[in-house]
Amino acid sequence: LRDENQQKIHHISDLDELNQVRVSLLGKKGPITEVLRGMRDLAPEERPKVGEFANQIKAELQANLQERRAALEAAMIQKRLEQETIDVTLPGDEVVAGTPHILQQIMDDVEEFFIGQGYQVIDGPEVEEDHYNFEMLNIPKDHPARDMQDTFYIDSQLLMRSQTSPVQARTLEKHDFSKGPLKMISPGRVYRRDTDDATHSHQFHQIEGLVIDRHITMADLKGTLLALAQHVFGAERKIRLRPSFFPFTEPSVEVDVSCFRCGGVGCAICKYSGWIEVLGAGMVHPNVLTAAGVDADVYGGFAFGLGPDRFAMLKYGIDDIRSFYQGDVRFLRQFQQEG
Ligand code: FA5
Repeated sequence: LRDENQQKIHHISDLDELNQVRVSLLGKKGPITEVLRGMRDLAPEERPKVGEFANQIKAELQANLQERRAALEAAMIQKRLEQETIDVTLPGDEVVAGTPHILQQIMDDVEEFFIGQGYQVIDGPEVEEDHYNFEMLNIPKDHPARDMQDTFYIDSQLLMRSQTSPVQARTLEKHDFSKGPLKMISPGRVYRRDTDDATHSHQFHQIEGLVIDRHITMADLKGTLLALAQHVFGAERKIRLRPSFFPFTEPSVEVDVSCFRCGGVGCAICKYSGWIEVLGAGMVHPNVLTAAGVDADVYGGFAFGLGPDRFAMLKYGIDDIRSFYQGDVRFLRQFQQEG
């Protein structure tokens, strides 16, 4: 019984089989139990010998089973370790990393420039009140200037903001001038009922700028915008201010950058004038300051609103604004940032 079963135990190949063998050998119906049970039929002097012998075999078989179990478990662990080994010489899978959208890159660049000049970055709501988008900016109801920015209304009081200028009004209302001047920019999305074409989108971006203090002049505005143009478009750039009209600034200007696509000689992008229009700006109208509770006799300053979409088009020579919004990765990958 012992030799035969030791052989058998030695050849067990998995834990299930081992369990079956253990039950059949040592269980209630196994041969050893049977021998021990049959002892009552033996002569009393034989019982201790037979009992001792049966128990010894039982202990040996138990030890053999235990040993086999340990060996099988070790082999299983070994096998799993081998299967899970990483071959560091295999070629790796490419990790597809995203990158900030080209418009985000331009906005980050403009933001960085202004943060470096001590401006705060302020957010405003995209769903805006008529009050801030128009009234506080010197554009009362029925004023013809409302037609300049055809607007998506939600109801008679609420609208999708058509410009980032309402953030000027909101910030002016809250700013405490006893604590110092106000210098802020506000980037964000704006909406207009414009028909989409190569240079217009019904949803685009603006970055508003506002500086209010006691002695701000138009020269400060010009110097700021020249430094910005040179930062974004290159140190060779010049700017040109042309008279314009916005209800919330007086005087108002449109600002052109010298064309860098054709070196000022003339090309389709600058319409052969050597200059490209990039933003609107001006000296903040006293009515805007007064409406926000700021003393217009003491304080004044400049404001501007630029379009990062147009900035990106000019910087990279992109001829259709819709490319920014179609999400075509073949287009977007051209502007992948390193690292
Ligand atoms: C304004 O929206 C004024 N709030 C700007 C301003 C701010 C003036 C502060 C004075 C003081 P305008 O409508 O011109 O102005 O728009 C400003 C810029 O937004 C334009 O120069 C242009 O770059 C961009 N822009 C305007 N309409 C669109 C459009 N449909 N698609 C893409 N960009 C546009």
